[in-house]
Amino acid sequence: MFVSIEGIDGCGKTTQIKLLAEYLSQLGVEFTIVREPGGTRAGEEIRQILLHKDFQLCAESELLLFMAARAQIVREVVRPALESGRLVIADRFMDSSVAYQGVGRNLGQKVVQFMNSFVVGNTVPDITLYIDVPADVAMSRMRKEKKNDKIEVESLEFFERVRKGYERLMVENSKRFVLIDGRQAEEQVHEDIRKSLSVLIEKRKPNWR
Ligand code: Z5A
Repeated sequence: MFVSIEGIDGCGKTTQIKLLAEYLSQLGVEFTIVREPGGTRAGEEIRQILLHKDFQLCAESELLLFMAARAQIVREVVRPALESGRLVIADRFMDSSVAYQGVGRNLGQKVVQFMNSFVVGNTVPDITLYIDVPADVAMSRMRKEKKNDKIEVESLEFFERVRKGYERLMVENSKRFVLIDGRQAEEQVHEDIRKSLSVLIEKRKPNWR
């Protein structure tokens, strides 16, 4: 089973993945967590270029680098883990590129989706948990943490555009997307995530080694 977790910066993905990992460990489920961009040797180098080095990348280069990192992690980590029966949890995946580069950077949804299909093939999440928070809430959380990654210094309007991109994806992929209200307390968000995954987890439990 392949689960991706999506949302704007500061929506609480990292916090929730930690809680989910603890829960899955208690259940004895074998899982692999991947983070985009990164998660492979090449991917971690690409992450440095994208988030920490001042290369003044144009939007097109940024998109191509996210895609390159994704192509690596799909082949080096995600597919082998899924083939061995593990649950894979992705902290961001293909929908991030549509929302951030396609909509946020105005490169266009179609071109990004075309590239995604070339890069991931059939390796598409079974379920995408979209943690939704308004951009101002997310930004005030980030400010508290004093995070200053390149993309995180973007404006409130940029993140609202990205959020609109996710909303559009949710409508277009209503079977795959599950909306989680990220404004709630951490424990309640975790509870909602557990509920959303419970049926899938129960169904596949006997297959997990
Ligand atoms: N990006 C892209 O543009 N295109 C792509 O294709 C891909 C990515 C794959 C990755 O950065 C960047 O790459 C990202 C999108 C872009 N933008 N930037 N920069 P990253 O991996 O460094 O960061 P992130 O994925 O955006 O996540 P984050 O910054 O670590 O935030 P988060 O994981 O969503 O949130 P968190 O760390 O769990 O929580 C943030 C704070 O809020 C923290 O202090 C928590 O304690 C607090 N928090 C969490 N939950 C709650 C609740 N429920 N209530 C109150 N406070 C909370």
